[in-house]
Amino acid sequence: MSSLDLPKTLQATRDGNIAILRLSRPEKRNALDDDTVKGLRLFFMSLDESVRAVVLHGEGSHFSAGLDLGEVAGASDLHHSILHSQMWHRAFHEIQFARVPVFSVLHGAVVGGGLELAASTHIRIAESSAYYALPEGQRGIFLGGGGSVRIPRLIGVPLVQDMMLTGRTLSAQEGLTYGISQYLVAPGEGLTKAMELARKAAGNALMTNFAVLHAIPQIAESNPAAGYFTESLMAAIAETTPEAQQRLRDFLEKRAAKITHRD
Ligand code: 1HE
Repeated sequence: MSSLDLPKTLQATRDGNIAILRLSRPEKRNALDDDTVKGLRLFFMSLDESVRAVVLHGEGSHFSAGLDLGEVAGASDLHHSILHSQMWHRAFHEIQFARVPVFSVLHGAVVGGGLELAASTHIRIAESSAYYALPEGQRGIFLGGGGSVRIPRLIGVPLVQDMMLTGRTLSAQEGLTYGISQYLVAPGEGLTKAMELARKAAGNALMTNFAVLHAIPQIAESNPAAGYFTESLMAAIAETTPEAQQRLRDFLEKRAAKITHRD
């Protein structure tokens, strides 16, 4: 990972089989300039085989202020602007379709392109300081990082329209209720929680995690008949792997942990 030529706005470290990436431009509230977006793509394209999960978080008091508005101030070339948005798409595509699950820690402002970035990760852990906004309307621009595809799938078209038309912001608690984050934790606890969850996911069978990341979203968007068929293929692929067979034997021969619940 360290050999990657990342911009200084991205800091990559490792903890065992978890790769940790920090947005590191706190003086600009982790606003995403072109070098950072390209760096995100490079990082997720180049994940080492030994990495089993990624944790993404932000330095300073905000996760991300979204698009660095300086990158589009003065835009007048239509073709260039389309390509600029597509550059974001490619980067966030690498995250959504990463080989391993991506956990994001959200705190402070998670706005515009910052929310688009968060929406491309799989598990979002919000600290109670997090708030969400889509201020594109106020700036005279539009979503450009895949947010119009991903964010309505999390919270629905009406709420996205409300946020964009009226400037409505959502609190961390509302984000949890409406489906932006799966977890809500106290200030400063997000990274620890994300690491704990990432370690759990990293301990799953590789093929199951692959299916969770790649088959479930496909199936959810398919017609049910195609979905059932794809599911049957994926189930057969997963259960016939040597890793699955070993894990099944471990359970049947009382070597595996039981499933318990604790509030
Ligand atoms: C920036 C940006 C930015 C901060 N681009 N420079 N995003 C927005 O519309 C959000 C705009 N930002 C804010 O509303 C606020 O900065 C925050 C609420 C996030 C943080 O407030 P605060 O008081 O902690 O910081 P600040 O003093 O406003 O900002 C610190 C510096 O960061 C300051 O620069 P400085 O040179 O005066 O120190 C700000 O100008 C700079 N800064 N945010 C550029 N976004 C793919 S399409 C996606 C479309 C969008 O993302 S639209 C949403 C854009």
